[in-house]
Amino acid sequence: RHAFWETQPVGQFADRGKDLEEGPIEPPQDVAEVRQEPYNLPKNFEWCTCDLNSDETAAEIYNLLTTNYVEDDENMFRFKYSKEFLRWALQPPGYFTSWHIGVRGQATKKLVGFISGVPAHIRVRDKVIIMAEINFLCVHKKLRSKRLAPVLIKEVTRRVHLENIWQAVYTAGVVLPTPITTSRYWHRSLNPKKLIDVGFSRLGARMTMSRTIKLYRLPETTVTPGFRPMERRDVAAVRRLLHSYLSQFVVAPELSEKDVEYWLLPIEDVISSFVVEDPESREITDFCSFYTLPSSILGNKNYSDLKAAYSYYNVATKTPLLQLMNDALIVAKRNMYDVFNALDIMENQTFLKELKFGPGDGHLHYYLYNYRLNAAMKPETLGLILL
Ligand code: YNC
Ligand code: MG
Repeated sequence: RHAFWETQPVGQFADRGKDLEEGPIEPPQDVAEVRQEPYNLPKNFEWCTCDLNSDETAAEIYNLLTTNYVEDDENMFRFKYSKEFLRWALQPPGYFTSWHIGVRGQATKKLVGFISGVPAHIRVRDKVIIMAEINFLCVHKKLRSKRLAPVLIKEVTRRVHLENIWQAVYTAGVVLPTPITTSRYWHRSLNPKKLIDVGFSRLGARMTMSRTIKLYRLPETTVTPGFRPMERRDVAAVRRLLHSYLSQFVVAPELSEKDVEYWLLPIEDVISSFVVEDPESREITDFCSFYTLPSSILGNKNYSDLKAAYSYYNVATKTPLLQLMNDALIVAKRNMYDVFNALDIMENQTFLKELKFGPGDGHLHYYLYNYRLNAAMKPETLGLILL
């Protein structure tokens, strides 16, 4: 059934229910023994390493993804990661340019395929493992179903191995052998009229447009005293909050101060982060964040883009999580986002319904490469967001 995935060191469907030991499926090799040559591509294609510092290359990746990356099941929307977002996602501390891999037409040099990885410290139960986070796998629409994807995956694996890294984590909308957990996106309308006009959502039964608008109305200003954008001086406090919060989850990132600075300091239209600074003690007691990922609206006369916020990491110690997330909704609304999305992982299930999120269709499956877990996790035991 899975000609490629059955050959890979991943949890196999056939092994489900067997009580196999948790941990690496294959032992690490000697780096000197890793294949030195790139895998063979079909005739007329060639590998390239993509330098995102080049505006031209960043634009090529942006264009490939904007026209060929992930769509919803009904092909109404397609992710439209911005160039600045791609740089943020792909150049964290310690990144490897060699893991930003393109496929070009030999004659035209046109970029027709891409896959990427970035290094990350991921904790699985009590073990911290350096992994590759694999993302942005994309093959041009005209080259689909030609088994190019397995070649891209094998090539990124080879280049990860060359850095002496032997595990990876990735998410996909499709079911592969074998998810460690399956989560669902929930959506909170901020601009219900537009969402209904473009077919993102539908008017509920016995609902009028004006009642719907009223239902999703939000205050102009945040309610929590001391709620403000995160600044560089907050990095140490945010790292402490995150570290202690994420320790409760089975799988979560281990973030250094450098990582927190990189992944959480605000970048306009990329990542938005807020802290609550206690007005009396000046202590940072809570933290919330979301990233900006618009989608192209395919074939609508009136609108071309959907502006979406995606819940990232949130930690509430003093402010109730529900109130903190409501403040996040308020700032997203004020900044003209159309919708606020969140997965049902971490503690998100405690606020989704109450804050008027509705379940989406389609699932997001989480996977580990070369690491076995002996049972699937519940989404609320997962503490990791991939972009
Ligand atoms: C997918 N999303 O099952 P079998 S997510 C992994 N992730 O293999 P072909 C996928 N595998 O079943 P196409 C996959 N989608 O025969 C398909 N596959 O064993 C498997 N879409 O290859 C599939 N981006 O080239 C099958 O298929 C084989 O031409 C078929 O290409 C697939 O980034 C794709 O959704 C996804 O651009 C490139 O459809 C194409 O259809 C496309 O004939 C739109 O491939 C965009 C899209 C995927 C987003 C993502 C995470 C990717 C993870 C890859 C796995 C990483 C493993 C770890 C590596 C490092 C290891 C270390 C250490
Ligand atoms: Mg193909």
